[in-house]
Amino acid sequence: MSSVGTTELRARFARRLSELYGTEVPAYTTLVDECHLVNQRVLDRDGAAAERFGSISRVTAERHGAIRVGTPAELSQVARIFGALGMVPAGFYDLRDAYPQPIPVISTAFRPVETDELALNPFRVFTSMLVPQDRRFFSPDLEKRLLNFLDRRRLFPDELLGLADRAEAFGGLSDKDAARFLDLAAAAFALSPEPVDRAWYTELEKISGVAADIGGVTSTHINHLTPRVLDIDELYTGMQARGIAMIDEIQGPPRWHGPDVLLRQTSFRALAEPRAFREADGTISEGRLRVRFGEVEARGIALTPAGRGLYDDLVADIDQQVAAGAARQEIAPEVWAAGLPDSEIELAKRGLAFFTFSAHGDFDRSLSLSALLDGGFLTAQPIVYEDFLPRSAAGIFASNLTDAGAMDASQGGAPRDREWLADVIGRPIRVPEEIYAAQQEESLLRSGVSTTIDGG
Ligand code: OOG
Ligand code: NI
Repeated sequence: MSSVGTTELRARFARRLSELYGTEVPAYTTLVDECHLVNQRVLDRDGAAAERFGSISRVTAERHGAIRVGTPAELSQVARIFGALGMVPAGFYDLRDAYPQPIPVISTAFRPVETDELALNPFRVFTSMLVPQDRRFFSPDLEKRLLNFLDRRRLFPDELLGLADRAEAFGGLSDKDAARFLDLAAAAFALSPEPVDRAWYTELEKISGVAADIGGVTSTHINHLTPRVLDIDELYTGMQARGIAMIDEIQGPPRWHGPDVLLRQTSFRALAEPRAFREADGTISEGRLRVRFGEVEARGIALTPAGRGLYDDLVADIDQQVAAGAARQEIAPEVWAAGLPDSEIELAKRGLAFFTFSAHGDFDRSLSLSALLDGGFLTAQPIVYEDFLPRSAAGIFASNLTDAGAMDASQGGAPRDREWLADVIGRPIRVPEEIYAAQQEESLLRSGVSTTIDGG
């Protein structure tokens, strides 16, 4: 008998992590406070329009976190724990060829996929896995020692995994088991007091700070927890006014007068935290590691593959102009205004973004989508982008590293893709665009409209 269902378990876990992270990283609390202030101001300013991409209660509770693991076996265990919370892997991101700085990981995100589950609690966790087999970063000798180290550690106790399996199989847990599950899960993602082997950590850090953070310690930890804000430009200025130095830019689309698309994110480096180190002679000394940070995000409309293609072209165009000496902040809004329709309805007509459509009154069901929208027979509600952007993700990783590390681009990488990852963790990995397309399709069916949309 389960008295705490999957959705409630997820909501409790998100709150629990938020409390934990607030006590461990005080600047996170400042960030959440500032988000609340900005969100309230936007609500007062924009009224109903402020809730176009989600109710204020959803946005206020919304968080994403990030963790990093070392092996497919560890990632499968993570999948069991998040499976207990109704979160499935969606999206595949290869950050090893990310511009401008490659990171030796591949990633997915665990999240709910059903619309009603997202509305109730959209908690998600960006999850990265090291690729020790990639010769551009790791020699055969280092790969072997890394795999040895990773094989010996246990990130999650059996009791936690057993409870996770029970929760997933039965759609929840009893009160007592739920409490135990949440204690064990939160502890597994907290920063461990276990001493860090100095020589090993330093050896990995020379190659990549991310490799050291993953393979240089015996545990994993949540490295940031990200609240959602309705006006990220205002938030950025607000945080600086509170004396918190943000990274140079907001990642993703620029600020412009048109609809919010995809995802805009920005971050700040957390303070170095005291950690115990084991020295070569076996003594323990106190040192500092800077492994956790703060991030905030604003979400907009999900783009169709055609819209995403256009988005990628605009980004490449901006990069080229910046390389030729233009200032990004000036050029980006111009490129955007010239390249992207500046209204939702135009995005819908051109099949560039995903919407749910609803029908009104009696109309000729064979009319084109444009005619139906213009005639007011169909209204379009944007589908919010629930996923991540690889380039922003790599930027977030990179902005929190002390140096670029060492990479030998002449060596071969190890091929990895979504199918490979799904195979080694033994679970399907959803394709975000297919989830959005199915939602859109279903809304058209419900409206009794026979039109098909380009771009999907
Ligand atoms: C993950 C960074 C990516 C995002 O929001 O794009 C990310 C990490 O640093 O482990 O969280
Ligand atoms: Ni993040």
